[in-house]
Amino acid sequence: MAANRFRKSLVPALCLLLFALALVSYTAFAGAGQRRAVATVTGAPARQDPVPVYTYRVVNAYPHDPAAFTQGLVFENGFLYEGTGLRGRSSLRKVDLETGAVLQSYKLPDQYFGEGIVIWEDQIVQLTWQSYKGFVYDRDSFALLHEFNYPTEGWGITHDGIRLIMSDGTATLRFWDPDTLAQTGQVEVRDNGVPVTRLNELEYVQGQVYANVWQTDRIARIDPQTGQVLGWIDLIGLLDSGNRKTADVLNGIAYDAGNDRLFVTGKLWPKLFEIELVLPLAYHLPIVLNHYTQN
Ligand SMILES: [Ca+2]
Repeated sequence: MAANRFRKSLVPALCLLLFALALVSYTAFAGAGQRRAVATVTGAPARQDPVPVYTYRVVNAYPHDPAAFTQGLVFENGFLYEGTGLRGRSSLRKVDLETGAVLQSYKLPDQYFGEGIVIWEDQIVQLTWQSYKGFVYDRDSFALLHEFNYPTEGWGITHDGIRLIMSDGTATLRFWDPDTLAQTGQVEVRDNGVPVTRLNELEYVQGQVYANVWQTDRIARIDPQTGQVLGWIDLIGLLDSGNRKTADVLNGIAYDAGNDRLFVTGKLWPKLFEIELVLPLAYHLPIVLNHYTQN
């Protein structure tokens, strides 16, 4: 009986120990993730109050034109719209999600390097990289309606329902009047006070701006009012190593607001993914622990 009682008393102690070990290991894992974020994006020393780093779950994988150097991606009315880059290969496309088939396309003049696109009402705006020139098309026919100029490089563009929001390769997001295409404001994007440069393709998702950070597997989740980074999405491993050999970097975020679907792809990627974001256990455990200590 004494031995039984001893064994019984060991069970909760062992459970507690395992739980504590799990907590420590996950906390260490999360900390490592945060340090990677800092080193990759800014090279700055470790921060005191890191933001959450989300991982992902693949919901669906679809074909994507491996010759498309993706620079802009939008989902609208059941279709993907894509802007591609490289001089001589830049285009605007309407793409079937399920098959990846290009349903409609417009080729830019060879001297332009196409960048981000945004759909505003019945028009599509497309940026170019270093030509300080943008193009406005009819959304349905892709007919070129007019050109316009802006004073920075052009990288990504999206909208929040009121303003167009664009990136220029720095840590600055610029707000444009969607009708005049003139700048009306700007905000610097910072993660714990450190500027996050190389903001690339953008997508407005439920009040936040998602931004690919060029040459990383990371997407920053940004508060557009303050520029503060609220979280990171780490998409490392999304494209398998075999396909990665012939592909370029992650770039391209589209959100289907009607069905709450998030799509991502990359430059010359043969696949486009629908993903769900996953918050690692490390960020849940303190909440769980707090719940049980309070009750
Ligand atoms: Ca986008």
